[in-house]
Amino acid sequence: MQKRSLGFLALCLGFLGGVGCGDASDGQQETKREADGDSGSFHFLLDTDQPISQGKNDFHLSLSSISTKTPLPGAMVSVAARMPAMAHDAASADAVDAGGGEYDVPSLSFSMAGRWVVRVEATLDMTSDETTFTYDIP
Ligand SMILES: [Cu+2]
Repeated sequence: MQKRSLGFLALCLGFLGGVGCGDASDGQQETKREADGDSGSFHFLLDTDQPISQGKNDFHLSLSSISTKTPLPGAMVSVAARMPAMAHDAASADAVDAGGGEYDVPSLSFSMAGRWVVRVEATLDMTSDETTFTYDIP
């Protein structure tokens, strides 16, 4: 967390009063999202290495079982971004199984600023679950 804060500070300094960094204090730049799936089977934790910005972002998903609390490798995972206000989708990104219940989601593209809803779906054996996370892209 400390590393991310420093990274964001560096990004802010780069703007030098241009766009401004007013969103830092209200948590809008927090990239970590965590939720139990709608079906109550899987726990989803979605995060990024860098502040989320317009354009392509690399996400990482940690998938685990709600009942056993153990990581879930080997699932089929799909991630899709949608902008509800304008009813358009972004290209969905294919998740790559990185082992140990971790999945890389490279280059999920937010094509414009505004509110985006990211839907994460996972299927393992006969079980499917999904959740959505909301991001406000500056
Ligand atoms: Cu739009």
